[in-house]
Amino acid sequence: MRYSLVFLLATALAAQTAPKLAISGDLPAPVELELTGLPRATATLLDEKSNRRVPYEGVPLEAILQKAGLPLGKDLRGKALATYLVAEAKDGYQVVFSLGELDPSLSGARVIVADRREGKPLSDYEGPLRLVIDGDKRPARSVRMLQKLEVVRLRK
Ligand SMILES: Nc1nc2c(c(=O)[nH]1)N[C@H]1C(S)=C(S)[C@@H](COP(=O)(O)O)O[C@H]1N2
Ligand SMILES: [Mo]
Repeated sequence: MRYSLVFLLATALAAQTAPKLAISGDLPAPVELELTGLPRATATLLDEKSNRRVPYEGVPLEAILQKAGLPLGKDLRGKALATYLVAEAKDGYQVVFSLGELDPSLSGARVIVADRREGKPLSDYEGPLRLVIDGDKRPARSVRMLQKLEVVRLRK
């Protein structure tokens, strides 16, 4: 009895510290990724209340897309460029990005899936995961409570 309680608590804690991102749609197979073990990067986001750029830390989105089997770098050409992603949040908020604009080898974009803000885990209001587009002049595309990326490839 006591052991199962400890197990439940440990599972709950692990679930809390390792948030998952679902990626589905036009890719080899739908995946649910944990960010642990992936490369890390930083990006800043404008806080409109203080008019200050706040540092976030997380995993470069291209590392996640690569792990999910999407074509990037030299493989991202031709019909594959007619691919877009819908970033979806827990509250239903959605933002669309083309795959081309997310590939640093094309656009130089630095987009991260952040799990930390100024060194601390994200609050429930914005986390556990938030999309941060480094250099965006307004935070409107920075999807809070990011849960899912839906991939749509228009030309097969
Ligand atoms: N999930 C979710 N993310 C969202 C929004 C939202 O309504 N839901 N609003 C966007 C808009 S329009 C802005 S300006 C910023 C505001 O971020 P902040 O509340 O952390 O300042 O979040 C963006 N991300
Ligand atoms: Mo906004």
